[in-house]
This record gives sequence, structure tokens and C-alpha cells, in this order.
Amino acid sequence: MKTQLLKKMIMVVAFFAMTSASAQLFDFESSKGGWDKEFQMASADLVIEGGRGTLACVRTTNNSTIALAPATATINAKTMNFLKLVIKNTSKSNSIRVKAQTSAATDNTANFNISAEDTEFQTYYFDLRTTTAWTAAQTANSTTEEVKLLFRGNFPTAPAVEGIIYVDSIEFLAAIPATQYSEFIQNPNFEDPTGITQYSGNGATRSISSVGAQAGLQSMKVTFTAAQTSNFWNFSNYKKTYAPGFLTGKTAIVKVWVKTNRTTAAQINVKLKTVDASDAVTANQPQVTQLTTNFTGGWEELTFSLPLLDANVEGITFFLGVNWNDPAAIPDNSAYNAVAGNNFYFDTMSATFSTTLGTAKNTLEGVSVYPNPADDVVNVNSVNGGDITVYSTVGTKVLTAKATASNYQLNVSGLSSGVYLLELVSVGKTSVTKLVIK
Ligand SMILES: [Ca+2]
Ligand SMILES: [Ca+2]
Repeated sequence: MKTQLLKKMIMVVAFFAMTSASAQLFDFESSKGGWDKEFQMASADLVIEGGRGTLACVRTTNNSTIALAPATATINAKTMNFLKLVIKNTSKSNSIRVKAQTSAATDNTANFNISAEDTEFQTYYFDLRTTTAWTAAQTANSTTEEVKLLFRGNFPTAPAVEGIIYVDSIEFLAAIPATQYSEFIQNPNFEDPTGITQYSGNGATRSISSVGAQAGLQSMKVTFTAAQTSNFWNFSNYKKTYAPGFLTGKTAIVKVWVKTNRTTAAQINVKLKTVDASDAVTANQPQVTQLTTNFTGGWEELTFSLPLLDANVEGITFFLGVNWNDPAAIPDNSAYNAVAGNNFYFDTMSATFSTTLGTAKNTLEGVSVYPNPADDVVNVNSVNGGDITVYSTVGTKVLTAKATASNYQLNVSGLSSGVYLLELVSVGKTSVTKLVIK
């Protein structure tokens, strides 16, 4: 029996040595992996939170700490440059201090900001080389002897226990993952450390969501805490450049998955900031608005066609937003504006180009639209009927219908006076007619 036990122990030690030599990931799915509560952390236990194995750390002071015990703290400080942390921080702590002790240097520290009072998991990538202390440790040592994470900041005078930090994973990385691109869209899946950020908008905040992903682990969530009073824009701090002439005659096709808790339509915007070779903004900066159509909280994919009308466009920057209609100027559309409690999730975006010139073979012939100008009803005559979409002149989809007969009467009584474009799509061909509403 003793021999059996000894064999088992040797196997366990061998297994542990093998994994600890290469393991730079601690996922807390079934084991603490050497991490535990340390200085003034009330407890750090394995807990399932949001379906994930986590280390639930109960904070009791301004420096509540978890530590990777010296026996297992063989993080290769020489090659590990980044700390990836996935946490749901329900405490008020708003910064993390990373301490990595080595034989040559003690308490090499770096401070990083985190969001407080989270309702969802957040992913952080901390560049440990931003401190000279870590780089000094890299120069002097190959492994750490102890690693500590201190959850700091914002500690109230009372109570003694203040919030739980659910640590889903701690990972040390030599490099952060390469950023993904879909043409001019950076981080189209919201899975990367860099990409689209909030640009403008009153009444709303943007965050990365780990709950509402359409694909992967994350999506972008826009939460309105007050009624919308302006366009809400997110902006990609990235410009894709193209060879001269490449974009001439092309249309950008942008697809975006959207999910909202609204039970009526909202307007989603895509805008392209276009520049010429000298980085000067070109005259045509396409913007298209589409209506959401899913009112039961599910995902839908919206498609935006953005003609690049300037011949000299050589750079594109991508914007995504929630449209706002000024009730004083566009009263009919103000019901589309977001109100407090509305949220929007965005995920899985893509951009491609199609050539818009030479599309004669795709033009639907024999379509007549009358009377034009019209009051309340427009007759749409065609051979086979088809799908009708009416757009405003700025590209907003204002009406859709299915022409179920070759002579279809379209009710346009809900449209304000003005100029529109009526598109009829049938058997893969398209007809566009300028329509005037009196
Ligand atoms: Ca985990
Ligand atoms: Ca995603």
C-alpha cells in the first residue's frame, strides 16, 4: 500500500512539475492552480459565476490581495510581457497593482486601471513592460518567485467586506493576439484588445459585453441611461488605405449583427470617413441608416450599402452608431430615438466591396410608379411584383412592402412631404425610381 501511495505521489509531483513549467494560464475551472487569498482578502474560493469557473475574491481593505504561492509562481518573467485578466469586479476597486517578486528584485509593481461594480465579465490586457521594474526583472531573472494582484482604490470607510471580484482567468502572455480586421473595420468581432471606441453620444455608454455575444465571447453593448439627445457614435481609430483608383466605382457593403431590447424600430447608422491620399476629408462621406426589425430581443443582421462616390478616396475609417432624429426637425422619426433603458448589442461585423458600375444586366425593366408626385397611395406596376423599399435621400429606410401583384397599391400616407427613392427588387434585379410625396 505504501509503495502504491508513493507511486501516486511521485506521479502527482511529476505531473505538477510538467504543467507548472509550461502553464501560464490559470482558469479556475477545477483548481486554484496555486492562487489563494493573501493580505486582507476575506476569502478566495472556487465558485461558478455566469457559467464560468472563477476564483471569488471577497475584498475587505483597500489593498485586498490574491497571490500565486511561491512554490508555483514560476512565471517566466523574461518572456512574459502581458497579463491577460478576465474578471467581473462587483467591488468598488478601480485599479490593480501587480507585484512580481524575483530573486534579484522585490515587489516590482505596476498599476493598471479597471472598471468597478461590473455586471459582466471584462477582459484586460496589461502591458507589464510599461514599468521599468518589470523590465528590470525581465533583464535579471527568468522566473518569478511570487506574483500578487492587489485590488486597490475606492475603498469606503465602511463596511468591512466590500464586494466580490470573480476572477475567471489569469494568463501571462508573451504577446497579445493579433488584431483582426475585415477590410476597414478593426476588431470586427469585439474579441481583441483594440478596436472600436465610443466617440460621441449623450445618454448612453459603451462597454464590451461578455453576456450578449452573437459569436465568440464578447460583443459591444450600448446602454442608454437617459433619453437620446444626439447621434451616438462609435469610432474605429484605424484608417485602411488603398491604392489610387482601387475604390473608384465601388460600393462598400457593411454587415452588422444587432440585438436590442426595444420593442419598436430603432435606427442604426454606419458612416465612413473617407480621405484622399493627402489625408484630406473627401466631399462624399457615405452614411446609411437602417431600421431594426427584430422586436423580441433576438439577433438580426443589417446590411448597409455605401457608395464611394469620390474618385479620389484612398482611406476609410469606420463609424457605427445609433441614429437620433431631432424632434423639432424630423418629428415623424423621433419615435426611433432611444430612451432610458434601451440597450443595443453589436457583433460580427464585416466589410466587402461590390462594383456598382456596369450593372445594366441587374436593372429591372418595365417598372412604372404613379401618380408621382403622390398623396396617400402609389401604384407600383411591374411584371412579377417584388420587394419594395422606400428610402429618404440620406439613405434612411422609411418603408418596406411586398408587392404581391403586378399592379400593387403602396400606402404612403405615413410619409412626410419630400423626395424619396423607391426601390423594387424582383428576381435578382433592381429598379430605383425617384418618388415625390406632396
Ligand atoms: Ca474560468
Ligand atoms: Ca464577438
